[in-house]
Amino acid sequence: MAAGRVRLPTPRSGTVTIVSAPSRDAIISAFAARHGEPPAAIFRAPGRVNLIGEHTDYSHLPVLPIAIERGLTVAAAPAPGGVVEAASSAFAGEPVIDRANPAATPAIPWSRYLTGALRELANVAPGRGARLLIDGDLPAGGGLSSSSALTVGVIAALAAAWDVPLPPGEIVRRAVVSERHAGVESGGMDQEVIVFAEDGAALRIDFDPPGHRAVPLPAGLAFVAASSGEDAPKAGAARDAYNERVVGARIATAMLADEIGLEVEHPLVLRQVAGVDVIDVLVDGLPERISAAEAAHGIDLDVEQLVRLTAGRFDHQLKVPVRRVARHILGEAERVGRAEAALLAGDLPAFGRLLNESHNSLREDFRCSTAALDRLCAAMRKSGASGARLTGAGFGGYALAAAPPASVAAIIEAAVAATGGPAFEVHASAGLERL
Ligand code: NG1
Repeated sequence: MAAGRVRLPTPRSGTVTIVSAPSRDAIISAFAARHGEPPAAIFRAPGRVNLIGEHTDYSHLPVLPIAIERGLTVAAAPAPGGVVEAASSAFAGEPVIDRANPAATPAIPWSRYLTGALRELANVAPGRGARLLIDGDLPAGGGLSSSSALTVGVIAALAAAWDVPLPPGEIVRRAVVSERHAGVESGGMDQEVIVFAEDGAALRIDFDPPGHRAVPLPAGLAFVAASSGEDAPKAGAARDAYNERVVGARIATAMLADEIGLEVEHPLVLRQVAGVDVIDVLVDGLPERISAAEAAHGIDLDVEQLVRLTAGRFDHQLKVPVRRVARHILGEAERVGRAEAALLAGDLPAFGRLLNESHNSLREDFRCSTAALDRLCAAMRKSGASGARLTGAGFGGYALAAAPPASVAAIIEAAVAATGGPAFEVHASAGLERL
């Protein structure tokens, strides 16, 4: 398995193969059989599908995801000593992490997420240990947010097991930073929707000022999630490609602000220049690629503002994409507003067109699609989807189709024929729950 993603069993053929969600009783018995006592806390953290607003969150521009019925269940009990032991019926390896010095085990890729979570829980019941058991029905491989479901579920369950339950906003805040320790300088979309989603609604999330609101979904709109058959693990190439674009967006912000004569504050996010008049024209004047070192030198800026990452620093000298990244992000942010309005008006064709435009922009400008994702989206559109796009970070992983319910079976069949699947219907579901 490629590093960085929680590997859960994934049906690779057939049509709608929904693995049933692990019940509370099942995880209690599994925990008791393993540890001789029941867990003190059990949380269910859902996966998510982003409807639109891709690669906008780290520019503090809006997103519109849903939580889905598939997710991870995390059971925890306190234990003596300062060690956290984790096991899962669904993925390999049993990490044992010392809270005083949390270090990941390279041979157990998902231990990176536990380590990140424990670093962010350092001030919660320090010195106490725990046992964790994790189960679930959420396919990994990129796009459905298995890593964020894991970090959110672990943080919520450990804090509760240690009798220091955290408020929802605090779980989100700590989970966002936990995941950045694992290497990707991501925004906060996944953790926010995993915690705050509501049944039957999408969640419009804003980052500046921070806030979210439920957007009820109209009747007659169904969603299919379909795998491209390519994993997009957040390690190695996909992590580097993601971080390159984060740095590209920061460079674009700094150069645009310099051009306009606008004072920008740390962190450098495109949100700060998004509303400026004729921004599109200014974006067209940005360099195609430039290194952080060159850009910082040209505008007399401390290069650290461009390259600092939670997990370290980014190569100052590497040329990163700037113009196309900015064009995608600013255009995508506008599509989020239009998609929300289309949902509220029940205008499925307009919503579908926006999904298609989003995919085209991700393919042409942001360049995070793949041939398999393009083929998959085309197949789903041809078989009745009103719109289809890659969902999540891209570079492989999953795509989403929006469609009238009567077309769902044909879309699933076409998706499986295009890539081998899996493909399944997903429903907008509630966020984090204590079971
Ligand atoms: P995925 O790769 O689907 O988990 C990532 C980021 C999001 C967001 C999207 C792109 C993580 C945990 N999440 O999602 O914050 O930036 O890419 O829109 O890396």
